Amino acid sequence: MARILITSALPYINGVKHLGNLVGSMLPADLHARFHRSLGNEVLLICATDEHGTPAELAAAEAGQDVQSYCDEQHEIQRELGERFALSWDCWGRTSRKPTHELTQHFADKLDEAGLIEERSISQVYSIDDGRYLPDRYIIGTCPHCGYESARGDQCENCTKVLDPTDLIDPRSAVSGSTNLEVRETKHLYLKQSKLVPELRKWIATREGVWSHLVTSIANKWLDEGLQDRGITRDLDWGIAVKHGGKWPDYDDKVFYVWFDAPIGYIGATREWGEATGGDWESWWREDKGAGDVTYYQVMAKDNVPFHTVGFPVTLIGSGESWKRVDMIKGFNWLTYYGGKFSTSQKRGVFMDQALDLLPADYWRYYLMANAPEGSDASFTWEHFAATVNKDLADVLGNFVNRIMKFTASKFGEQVPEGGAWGADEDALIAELEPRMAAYKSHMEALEYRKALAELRAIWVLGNEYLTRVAPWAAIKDDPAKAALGCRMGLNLIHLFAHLSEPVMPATARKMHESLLPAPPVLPWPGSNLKDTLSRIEPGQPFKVPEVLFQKITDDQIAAWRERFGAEEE
Ligand code: B3M
Ligand code: ZN
Repeated sequence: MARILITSALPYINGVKHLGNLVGSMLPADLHARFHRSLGNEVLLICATDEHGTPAELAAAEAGQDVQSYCDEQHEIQRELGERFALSWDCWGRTSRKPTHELTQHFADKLDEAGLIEERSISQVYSIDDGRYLPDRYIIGTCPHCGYESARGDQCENCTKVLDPTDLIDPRSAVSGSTNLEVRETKHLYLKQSKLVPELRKWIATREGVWSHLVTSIANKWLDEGLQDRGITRDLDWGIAVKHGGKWPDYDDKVFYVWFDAPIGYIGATREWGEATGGDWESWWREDKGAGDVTYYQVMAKDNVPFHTVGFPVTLIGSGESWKRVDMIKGFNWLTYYGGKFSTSQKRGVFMDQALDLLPADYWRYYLMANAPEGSDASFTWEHFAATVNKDLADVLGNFVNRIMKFTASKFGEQVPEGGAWGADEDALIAELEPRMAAYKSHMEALEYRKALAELRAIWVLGNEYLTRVAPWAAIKDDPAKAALGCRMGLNLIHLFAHLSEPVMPATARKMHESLLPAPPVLPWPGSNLKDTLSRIEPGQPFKVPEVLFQKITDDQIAAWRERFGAEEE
């Protein structure tokens, strides 16, 4: 049994996530976790809300709430939505809880002991009208690299370059819009990342061929451009105190930078899991305490990649302790909405709560992963969504299940028919299924979701083609045994499809399974003897025809949704 640790980028606390956030992090991580559980592996799927930094403060201010109660509320809202999307987290933690606070301070101490932290006096933008410093997202301006006009002080959303507030052209305050700004000197702690470049390069080289080209190229670009030492503290009220245990006494008003503590939140949330369940969290994270056999996967959108290929590894390596580092990073491009940005600030696109108002989670889970922005950006449109649902889910899978179950029930009653001898048609079916199932499995293993789901769909199609070939509705008149075998095989295919589809569409898979047999908590991956698997549903056993699995999306619905959400091309 392999031990599989999976983390997805921790969603910011600043409100409900949109489908672009979901498809680039939490959803694929869930598919991967479910897949490994079905293989019988020991899986830990960790997620948490990322609650510090300017995103939290700004969103709380906009909501007119204090930051703590804002975070408390949003954490629960995001939990509920995650559960409704069937995200099977082993822990849904919070970076604002004690474990992440303590671990962050621990890492700062260790890095300091290793001589990697230095105090520097630097220039920071101060807003005279707001009476405060403007770190990170508190300041907006034009990106000096790409000219994007709404770049934020920490990173340009458009070109993904990491920025310093003082880099911005025509800067203004994000709180008040004020341009009455001045530059003041203030002290901050810097992490001397540049010292670890040789070690980083050595480690990244070992990941060549494991990480995708997207991920490796972002990592190397950062190093090639000359890794800058990084300020890891900020002038903010909300966050993890820099001053702790008498250390750094004049840092009363400063907290650690959110990108310093957020990845440590992966470890912190695992410790929350340990505290809640009695599980041994260190055996997942400390190579000297049993994590040597863990395979660790991280899932994220491309703008987060630098922080995971360079930033977080610097913290782990620099500590001098034997922390587990990531094995596989899966990075995603952007999902766009009609070719433009999904945007939380402009409320453009479809958000997780709205999506579930329209249709159950499995419609979205399938569509999003089948069209995941892997090789390049992918565009969401209502037309494409409807076409995919109607074709793949309603016509191919839903219709297969419905047609064979209804037909069998009407001719033989609601029990699996007996008779008929396995022949050439069944052998041919197996010969077609085997390579497709192997391909599906290997794409799932590699987190290649477009390819994986194309195979899954092709597997469903094979079921339809088998039924068309055997045509039990024609055979029933002259050769009832052949019809019985065809129907029985159809029911066995439904059972097989339930197991194979579970990581993608857990609720639908359970419905399919339960129409035939009670479903165990995890539907195991089918064994290698396909003939046995396809004989599992035995003559004489009862079954129940389920309701129609997928409703088709109508033109009226498309029109209404275009109207409600806007559908202007960008
Ligand atoms: N919250 C950024 C994001 O949601 C950030 C990820 C943290 S991962 C440790 O895109
Ligand atoms: Zn089963």
